[in-house]
Amino acid sequence: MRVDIVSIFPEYFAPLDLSLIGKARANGTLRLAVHDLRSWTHDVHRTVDDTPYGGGPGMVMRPEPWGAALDALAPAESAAPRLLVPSPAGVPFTQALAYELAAEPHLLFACGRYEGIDQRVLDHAATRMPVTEVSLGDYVLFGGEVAVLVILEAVVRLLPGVLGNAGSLAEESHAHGLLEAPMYTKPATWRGLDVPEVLRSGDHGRIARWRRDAALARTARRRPDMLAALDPGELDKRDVAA
Ligand code: 6GU
Repeated sequence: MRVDIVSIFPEYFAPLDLSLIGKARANGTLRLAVHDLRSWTHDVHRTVDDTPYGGGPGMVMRPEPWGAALDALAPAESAAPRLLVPSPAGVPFTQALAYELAAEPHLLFACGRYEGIDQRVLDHAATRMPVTEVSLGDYVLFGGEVAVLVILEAVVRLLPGVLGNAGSLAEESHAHGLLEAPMYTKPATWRGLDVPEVLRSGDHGRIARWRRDAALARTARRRPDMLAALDPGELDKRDVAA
């Protein structure tokens, strides 16, 4: 997968050299480049923002540098990338969207700061490529940089060969519309707290049942919205009434 990121703070992306994302870059699974939006400015102050039309607080990112950046990174003559614009006004980022993005050959992230990017940049881009404004949740960040780190982490771990044990993908929270059951490792007793006996029983049927019940109970308590949205086909008759 190819990924381009445009930001006025390229230094934010230093962690992408680390850990499993760094490894995916080193072995060619991920071809990632970070670009400084200011390299597409032409004035001495390298201006990227201005006051909003219609008034109001804050600043809006001017369209010219963004237009030049997108022209350079998504030229009309090559296959169009999917443009992702982090914004608290976007569609929710979910595991389902992470799977969708993991199947794309080329993602282009446009990180806005301040009150966002002039809307015409996105409207113009949409005539050439798919554009998705995406939000991490119902709160406001300074800008899109941290959101891109989050989105990339969720997407890159889904790329073939990145996770050593692909079974982790099948088991994890959100894989079946439920939160994951709690996990334990050695020692069996720690500070007077025992690992649940069933997990040490070796009885795989009982263990699977215990984990399923624990996942249902945890989801009911913490995420009743997820339980309500569960496809009834995902429930079986041995699931305890939550
Ligand atoms: Cl993706 N960007 C910004 N700036 N704020 C957010 C967000 C994204 N998601 C939640 N809040």
